[in-house]
Amino acid sequence: LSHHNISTVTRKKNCKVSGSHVSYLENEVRSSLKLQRTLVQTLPDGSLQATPKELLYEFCTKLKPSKLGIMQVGWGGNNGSTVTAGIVANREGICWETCKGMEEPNLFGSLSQHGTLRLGITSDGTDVFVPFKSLLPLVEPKDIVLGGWDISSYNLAEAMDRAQILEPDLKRKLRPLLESMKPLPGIFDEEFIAKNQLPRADNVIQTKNKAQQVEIIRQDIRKFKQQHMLDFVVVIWTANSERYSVELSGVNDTAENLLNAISSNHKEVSPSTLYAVASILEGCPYVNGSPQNTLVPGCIQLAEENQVFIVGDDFKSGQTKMKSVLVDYLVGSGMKVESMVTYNHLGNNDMFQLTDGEMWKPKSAAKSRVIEDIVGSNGTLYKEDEMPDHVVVVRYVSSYGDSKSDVSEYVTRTFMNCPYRTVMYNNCLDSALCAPLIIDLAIFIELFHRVSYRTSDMKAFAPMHPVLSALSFYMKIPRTPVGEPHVNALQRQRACIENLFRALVGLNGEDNLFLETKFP
Ligand code: NAI
Ligand code: DG6
Repeated sequence: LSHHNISTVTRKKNCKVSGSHVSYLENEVRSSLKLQRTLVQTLPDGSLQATPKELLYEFCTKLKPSKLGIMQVGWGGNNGSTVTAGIVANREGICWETCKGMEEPNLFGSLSQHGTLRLGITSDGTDVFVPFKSLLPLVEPKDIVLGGWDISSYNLAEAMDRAQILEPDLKRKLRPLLESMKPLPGIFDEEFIAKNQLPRADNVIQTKNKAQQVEIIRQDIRKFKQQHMLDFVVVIWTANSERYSVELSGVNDTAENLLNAISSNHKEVSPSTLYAVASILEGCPYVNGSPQNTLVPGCIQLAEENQVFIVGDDFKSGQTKMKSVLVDYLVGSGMKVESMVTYNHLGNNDMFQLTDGEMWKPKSAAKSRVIEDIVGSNGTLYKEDEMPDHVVVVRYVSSYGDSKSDVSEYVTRTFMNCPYRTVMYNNCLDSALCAPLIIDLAIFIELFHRVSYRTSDMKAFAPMHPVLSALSFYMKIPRTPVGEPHVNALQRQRACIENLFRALVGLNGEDNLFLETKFP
């Protein structure tokens, strides 16, 4: 494929920015940048006034990646075992035979490994794109140490078999490498998981005392760190969706109340919140990959007080991702989406448990909210509080296993109210969509942990806000610090990561203007 001076993708390992506002020291890169934000005020006559404000930011990014460990809660599940198989197959260069021939391992679907961003332009007008990891050093996936917990005792080789995802020849080659990986016993509370999961719960922490459970998880994290001589551990919830815990004042509304509620074994403290609290107290970032309200206000406050990153909620992997692209295109082009009727069906264990009891509510809410910011951004099409008819249907079909089919119909009004109907069908293995997100989350969190900043008002450098909204790209209901709006539109979310990378090496945000040729 020839790019005819339109773009070149270079895989050069390192690339450095030059200029007086960037300096590469032995261990860190320092940059300073004037960032502009536009403050909007409503004037007494009702008109809007927009005032650009400039703020000087200085960034300092440590260059040496940490020795990184990922501990997955639900390590023996479909996602957990697929992440593990993928990392080990890539690390060992394991190829496998299929009916079509030999396949090689890769990490497609991962922004940190296969995403590129536009660096700039050459003097002859060629756009130059580089991988994210050539701007700033990132942990290599082959160097990540994996561990975690599961309420099921299957080792990772057995778990990979149970998931029915990978090809037989690949599984055969991976088996000896995965057999010795055994999940630690998990926190099990029948109150929060569907009854149909009981038969698999044969690897559970024996005490029902929540304070002791937290202590055991904290010890597990410490041992894992010591055993593998890790500098940094990210804990990622990829266990089954729980029911919502009830948010009660005096129980989970503040950090202090939450810790007291754990000590008094309060029934509304969920297992996932216990893992999150343990991680935070150990200084380990916590990602909530499911839709439940693990990150109750008290847990967020605890993360803020301890300056530990949290990311939530619910991985955005398939149909939801597509919605946050398609609706953005339609509404962004001035068309009015009237209805979205979306179905998906699959037959994996998580879907099985979603069919049982209360578990479906959080997932349904997460899958339904994903276009609010896009619709809300266009008051010429939608009245305040008006939303498209949005129906989300999900069904369990056992024979589909992890293969997820997703069918959606969008009805949009375009010019002179003419209907514009879009019907879409996608099929992919659920875990193949999700595994690269889990790897990226850990790798980017490790990078952001190395970043500090200072504005002109600040004396000392400080870390980023603990509620790590920069990774909203990966989540269905992104958590943001107070005062920051939620962004669901996928390209805006990606631009946030891209422009943050650019800022850290002193490059302005990408504006796609090409002013130099438009106004020569
Ligand atoms: P899975 O059912 O195959 O695996 C979950 C694992 O968690 C199971 O092995 C189970 O034994 C374990 N588990 C349950 N409760 C636990 C606890 N309290 N402590 C330790 N282990 C526990 O599910 P799968 O497909 O791997 O999905 C994992 C999670 O990721 C689900 O909550 C799902 O909703 C979420 N998710 C998945 C997406 C995808 O595309 N695969 C996208 C968005 C979210
Ligand atoms: C039920 O939909 C099963 C889940 O694991 C989903 O596959 C997951 O939440 C992904 O959802 P989506 O909407 O991004 O495809």
